[in-house]
Amino acid sequence: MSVHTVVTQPFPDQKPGTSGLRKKVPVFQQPHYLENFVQSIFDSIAAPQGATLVVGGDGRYYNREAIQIILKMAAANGFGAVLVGRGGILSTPAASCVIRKYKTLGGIILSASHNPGGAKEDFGIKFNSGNGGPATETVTDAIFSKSKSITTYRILDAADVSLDELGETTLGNMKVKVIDPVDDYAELMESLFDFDAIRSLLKSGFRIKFDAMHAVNGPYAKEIIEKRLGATNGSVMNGVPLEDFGGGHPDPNLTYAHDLVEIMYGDDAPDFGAASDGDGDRNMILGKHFFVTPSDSLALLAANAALVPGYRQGLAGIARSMPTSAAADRVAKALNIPCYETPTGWKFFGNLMDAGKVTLCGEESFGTGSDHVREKDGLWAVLFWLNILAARKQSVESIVREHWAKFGRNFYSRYDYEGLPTEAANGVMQLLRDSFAGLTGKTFGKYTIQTCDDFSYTDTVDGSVSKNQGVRILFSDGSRIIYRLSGTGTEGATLRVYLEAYEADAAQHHLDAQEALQELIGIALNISELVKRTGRERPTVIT
Ligand code: VG1
Ligand code: CO
Repeated sequence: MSVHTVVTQPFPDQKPGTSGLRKKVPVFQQPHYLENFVQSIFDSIAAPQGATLVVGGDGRYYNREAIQIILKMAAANGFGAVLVGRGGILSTPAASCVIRKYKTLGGIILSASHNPGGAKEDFGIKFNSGNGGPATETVTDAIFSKSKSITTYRILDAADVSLDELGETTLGNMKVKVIDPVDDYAELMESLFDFDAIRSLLKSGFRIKFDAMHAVNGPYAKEIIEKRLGATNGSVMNGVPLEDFGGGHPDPNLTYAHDLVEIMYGDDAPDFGAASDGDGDRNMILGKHFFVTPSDSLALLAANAALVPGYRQGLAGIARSMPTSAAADRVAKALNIPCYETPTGWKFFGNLMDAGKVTLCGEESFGTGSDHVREKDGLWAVLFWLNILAARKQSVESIVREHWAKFGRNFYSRYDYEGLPTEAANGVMQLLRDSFAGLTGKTFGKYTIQTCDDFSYTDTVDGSVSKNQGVRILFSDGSRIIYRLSGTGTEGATLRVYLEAYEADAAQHHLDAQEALQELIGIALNISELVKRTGRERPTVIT
């Protein structure tokens, strides 16, 4: 076995977005493409000789091949050991858990999250630091800049390592430790939640359905929900992970998790339904014939945290991404704790959690989590809900309605326009930025624009500044319209429009969100000239 130094040339497009580098599989399969990015990571993090790395992914197409390349490159770059999940599997939150538990240097996570998988679909790679969270912008900028000047990478010339049995092997001078992907994570969940209470709830006839969407959380959910908590067999559906997620879009929302939605809105609906995404970090929560918006879910978890053993001692603070509704802000106010507003993407929460400033965080995009790891965590959110349901012995719907009655309701919706020509999407954003002065003070029906800006965030922990994080149109009654370009799409540009209207009056809380937001949607389309500029009458997805 010998180390090869391979001569290569930079690819110009390896800029890691909010969740690492995401491209189509054939792009990653080009000679040297993955290798260049991995070497750029290794060169940027300057790992001490003999350091330990965690590697795992969501099992999508190209996961196994990519892991073999990473292992051989890690061995050639002086790592002492790599912990890898059996079969190359680790959900994103489980990878975060393992990185932290074994105090490793960090980890490489392979996933394109909720994007489809398969030979022609999406793949992704990102580096997480020793705190278990996505690398900060300083590190991802360094990786990008290395990738632009790379001339060689190092790889061990060796046979593939078997990843299907637990135990230790060697690759050159490096140890490869194949670990159970579920064990450490399941143990962490047991330390946070009242498993006895949830067990009795499930024994009492409370029925649940968890849709793993043929993605990574299947084995996690089966072990924790069916085996350890005793839910009836079949409570976990689509529980076998597949390389192409069964041809579906492993995105837990009302559009893509349609199997589950049909069951939860059907005649014999269970009491609780949930789904998670490709890499297990997102979650959708449903009651019988009832959908909980992710923004409301975050607020609810915060308001009920005292019922959960792991959070009984109180919350240090809450953080939400800027486009997420302000429902959590109201709870923070009532609890007399701070609420932080950060740019989209989990990496911004990490600094706040490391500094002990926040305990819970969440995003409108079906992401919720806490300081138990440094990623959002789909199954954790499900267990948090089950713990609350076990303690309160009420239906999901009645818990949410009581919450609205107490705090008011933040009507919320997101419109996604996927696969737009980049110029059209940029044109909409530019038009809005150019219109700030003219829009300020303008009245449309019952709505008056108070201010407009392009969200900029100063990290209170390290002082770093992130600019151009989304255009905000803020109305005098607290309603908001936000426009943002996605950083995770792999085809053309995706424009997201986020709509929020606050309603204190309980007599209006029964309204459907689309109904309540109708006027605001009209304003959003009007001031952005979206239909004219993109040629799209309708969004691709509404959540
Ligand atoms: C989307 C979501 C964002 C989330 C990101 C990663 O990003 O809007 O809230 O953090 O995906 O989620 P964007 O830039 O496309 O809007 V996942 O489940 O990839 O880890
Ligand atoms: Co994800």
